[in-house]
Amino acid sequence: MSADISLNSFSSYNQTIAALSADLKKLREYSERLRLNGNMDAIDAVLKKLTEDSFNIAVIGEFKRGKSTLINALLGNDVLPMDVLPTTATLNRITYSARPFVQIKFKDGRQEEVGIGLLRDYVTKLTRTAEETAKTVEEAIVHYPVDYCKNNVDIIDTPGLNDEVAMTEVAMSVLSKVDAALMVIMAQSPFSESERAFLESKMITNTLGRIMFVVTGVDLLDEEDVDRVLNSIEARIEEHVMIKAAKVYGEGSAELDTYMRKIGKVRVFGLSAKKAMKAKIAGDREALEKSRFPAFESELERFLVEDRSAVMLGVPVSRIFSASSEVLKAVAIRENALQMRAEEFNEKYNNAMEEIETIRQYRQEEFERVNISAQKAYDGLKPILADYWPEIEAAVSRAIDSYALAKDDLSNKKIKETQECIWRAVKEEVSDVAQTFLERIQNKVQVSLENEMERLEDFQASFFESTSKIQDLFFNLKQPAAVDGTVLGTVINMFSLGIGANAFVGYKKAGAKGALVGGLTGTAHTLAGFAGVGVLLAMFGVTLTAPVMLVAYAGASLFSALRNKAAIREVFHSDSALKFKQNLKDAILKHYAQTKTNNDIAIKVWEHIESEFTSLKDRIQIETENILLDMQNTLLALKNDLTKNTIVTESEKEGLKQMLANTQLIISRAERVNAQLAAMMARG
Ligand SMILES: Nc1nc2c(ncn2[C@@H]2O[C@H](COP(=O)(O)OP(=O)(O)OP(=O)(O)O)[C@@H](O)[C@H]2O)c(=O)[nH]1
Ligand SMILES: [Mg+2]
Repeated sequence: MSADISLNSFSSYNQTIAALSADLKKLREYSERLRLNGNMDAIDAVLKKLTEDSFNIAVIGEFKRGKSTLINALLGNDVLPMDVLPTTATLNRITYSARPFVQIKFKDGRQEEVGIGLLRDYVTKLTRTAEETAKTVEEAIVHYPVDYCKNNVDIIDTPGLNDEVAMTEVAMSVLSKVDAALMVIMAQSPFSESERAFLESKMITNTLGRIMFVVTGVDLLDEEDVDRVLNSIEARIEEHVMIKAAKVYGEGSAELDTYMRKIGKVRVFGLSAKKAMKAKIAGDREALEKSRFPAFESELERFLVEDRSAVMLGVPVSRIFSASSEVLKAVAIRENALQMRAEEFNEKYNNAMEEIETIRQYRQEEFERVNISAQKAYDGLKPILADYWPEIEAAVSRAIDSYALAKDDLSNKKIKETQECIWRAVKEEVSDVAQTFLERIQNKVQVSLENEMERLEDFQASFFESTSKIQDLFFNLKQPAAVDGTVLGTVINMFSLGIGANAFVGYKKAGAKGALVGGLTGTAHTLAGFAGVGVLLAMFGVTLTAPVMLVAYAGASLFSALRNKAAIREVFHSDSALKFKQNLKDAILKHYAQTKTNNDIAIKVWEHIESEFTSLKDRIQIETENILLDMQNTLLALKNDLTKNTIVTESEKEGLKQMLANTQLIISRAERVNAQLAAMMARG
């Protein structure tokens, strides 16, 4: 690994990942030799994550906005079907493979492999038969030899949507699974009603940081208009985002300030995908530059790599610190303890076992405090929760009252249609209110969780203090003479001579601080601000419910009850508009009253809080238990060796020395990556 990797391209990112993986494998080997099973498990979990690592970018937007063309331009080839007619009908994932082929996954679980040339017949609406086939397709995976996908980048094409509810659902479900999304808007016709609604009320504030806006088709504008149009689109997007954020965080609130700072500037790029694709195919550099595509492309890469690095590299780095620290501790204990007399060792052994039990006891008490924090987080939300149903009811009334009835809307012929329209308006208003409301709650839960992590830093510190106290029983830096000539002596000498001072710092840091939830402290906190605590914890194996869950639940619970339209049938024959509206309102509200008793939102919120806090506890339990059990095992093995009067052989000594030296190198490499991450985030 080169000393100065700048994390700005896919390849440097991949090199870094490869180097960290190799180091983790080395630490795993040492852990195995030292019988540190917990350490091995923890390393395995991270290695598994690293091999599964890939970038996923989804392209979303209304139909006929040039989504497929944009992807083809990225790929530099016309892989995906594009057309002036509505085209894409399925989710298409583009992934790297030297041999081009398409893997069709059907909804009924069947799979089929077809040639690229037949893609049209499975994923488009271009013919009747194709459309029928596409309906049975769950996802098409397009394997293609394109450079862009070589670095574990998958690009997902989505069907164009003009139905607003459906667009929201796809966008939300796709957004929760991808690393970034490109929302495509056409320069000629920006801001349809559904695009506006998406920005202003549907988009989840939490995921905005991962959306880039692409205004495509700038070639259709007059040259001199391009910048003016782009500026105005950018301003509109910012305005809509601001309106949405203010709704969730509260006008003028400190939270709103923090949010806007975190999101930074909205990323908007104007370009011509069509021209870019053609230029790439023709190999015409000048035309490509003119299409404005290269600027977008490099910004996309930088954005993906930085975002991903913040999350993906922080995990192995902090695992390297903590795993190395365990290795060093085990070596040090082993080396020193084997010099002791059996009685001395046994006395210390007993003390150590007692101390380990005390730590477990303390951890249990800490978990009680976590439970209290969860309860407090919930109690804090009670006053807000009390407003939920009144707000929903107000939304129902507002939607109905403001609905303008035309003259013959109440005629026998039209009344059914009128009801449908009003019902749609109610749904719209109610889902807006519910979403905003639950996002607000979701954010508050997140803040409580972050505060809890901060609070747990004390526990973390005392945990590592206690474990190093145990280690100190067997490892005394103040008596270098006694250990001279041993592996430990070598370490001490290196430290005192200033050789490997860097490694020592790493060791101290890793040893004293360690990292419970993959590094609750320090970096984790900076990272949380950068990547969002949810994403971050998920990467560390803390399974948080995705931010959209609660929001999606609101919709489901609110509308399921009203799928049955029997309730509003009774208002069919009303004579006056006023009476009609009142009847409709009563009927719908009656249904919401029913929903309210069946689906208590407060219970849902409590379950949500409880599962988030539980997953935090679970993580800490696993991490601390790994360390404690490893320590017990190390000491037990030593006890046996001492009883059997085993002595350290020269070759074992040599092996341990080698292990120490390599571990120190590993630590200093991890430190360099860590420093880069920190620098990158300071810029971010
Ligand atoms: N002039 C111009 N036309 C474009 C550009 N991008 C896309 N188009 C055209 O817009 C039409 C629709 O493009 P597609 O890429 O199929 O759009 P889509 O969003 O994937 O459409 P659906 O899959 O049906 O939702 C095609 O005729 C494209 O040639 C562009 O940058 N400039
Ligand atoms: Mg398409």
